[in-house]
Amino acid sequence: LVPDFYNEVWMQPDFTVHNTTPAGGRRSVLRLPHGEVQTPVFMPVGTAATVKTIEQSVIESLNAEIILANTYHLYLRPGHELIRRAGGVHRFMSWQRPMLTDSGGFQVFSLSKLRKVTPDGVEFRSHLDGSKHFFSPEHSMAVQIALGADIMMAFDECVETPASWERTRDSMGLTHEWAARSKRYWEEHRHEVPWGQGLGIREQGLDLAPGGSTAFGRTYDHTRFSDKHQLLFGIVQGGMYPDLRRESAERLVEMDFPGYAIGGLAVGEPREVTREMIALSLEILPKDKPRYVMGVGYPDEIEEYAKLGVDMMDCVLPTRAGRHGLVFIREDPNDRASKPIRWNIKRVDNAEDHGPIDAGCKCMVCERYSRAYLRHLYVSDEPLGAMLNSIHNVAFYLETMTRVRAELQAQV
Ligand code: PRF
Ligand code: ZN
Repeated sequence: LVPDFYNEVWMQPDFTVHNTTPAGGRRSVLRLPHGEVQTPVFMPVGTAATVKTIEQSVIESLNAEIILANTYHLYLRPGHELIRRAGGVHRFMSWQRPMLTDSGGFQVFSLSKLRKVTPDGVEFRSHLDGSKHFFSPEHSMAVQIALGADIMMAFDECVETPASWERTRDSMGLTHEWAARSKRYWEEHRHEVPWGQGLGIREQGLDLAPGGSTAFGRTYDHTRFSDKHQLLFGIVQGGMYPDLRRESAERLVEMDFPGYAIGGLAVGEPREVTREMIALSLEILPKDKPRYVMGVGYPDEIEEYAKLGVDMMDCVLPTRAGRHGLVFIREDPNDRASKPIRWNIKRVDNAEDHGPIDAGCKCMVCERYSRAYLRHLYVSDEPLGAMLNSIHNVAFYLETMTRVRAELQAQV
């Protein structure tokens, strides 16, 4: 069915490392079906196919190159079959740059009720309406293929912390079996991705030849990725135990994934432990493939991990903090590498501060709006406040990574 040479190619990430520092930090480019990603990269989180409060064209203008969405949420609402019929999550939400979907493993464990884990998968009740559902590695992959993100994640179990060595070992063993099953399902079903197959546009006679189409005045060029494919990343677990972490990294490398994530971290452990677990996992994971730490962290943490050799990170913090009136600023606004601080916009001393959130920030919010106005919006419970705070925070994270990439590029 598929030529042999293609079978060899589809497993490999299109990933080029341009510079490596003595500490192991790398400056690389990851080419994905929907575009190129300069790494190390921060991925804003768009759980329900929206980076909360920020509209897609604004995310683009902030130069975000890849965003994340969640399988668990989109499966429950609006449903992956609906998104498949739309032509995949890119077309559904009108986002044409790269995307990554998390497998649902972590969200089932952190959000749903009454979970029952068996070797086959997890039975759980929806956090929305209490309805009963079952996720297996195969089902997670089927949903992720229907969503059609550029990168999919293996279905894993993220063990609670603290957990005993024995409990962590058993959970990790399950994650490894699930990783193998995720990979097998992907190998057998990878052609089912819905790219370029959406309803609506073609039926309206809006197709442009050849392979492109216009949706509400925007051009979608399907030929750009018609010969490309989704990638699947394996996830290292092993809790806070160095021996288990190493074993997990080794097992996943043997399974040979196009990229690797380090999961199970930033779940309440001290920061030194997070760093140690990342560092020893990185020693084992291949240097010629992308490496992603899931769900971290504060701006100084993402900078630190990028300099250790982590290529990708995601975190809800910039958007979640923004909705709660917390904005990131630099201790010295003129020194963009100085300490990041979380600033509370509702502070009374902002009431008549007519300057920007962060005088050194070049984002559209800091160029235009004052602390006094943003405090007023927050205190008045105006939705625009949450939106502007979130935009600044995402811009702050992306600016941090732009600076880190420049440092990694320059250092020899
Ligand atoms: N597994 C998955 N997603 C995740 C995690 C994990 O361990 C984490 C842990 N910080 C965040 N998101 N699948
Ligand atoms: Zn700003």
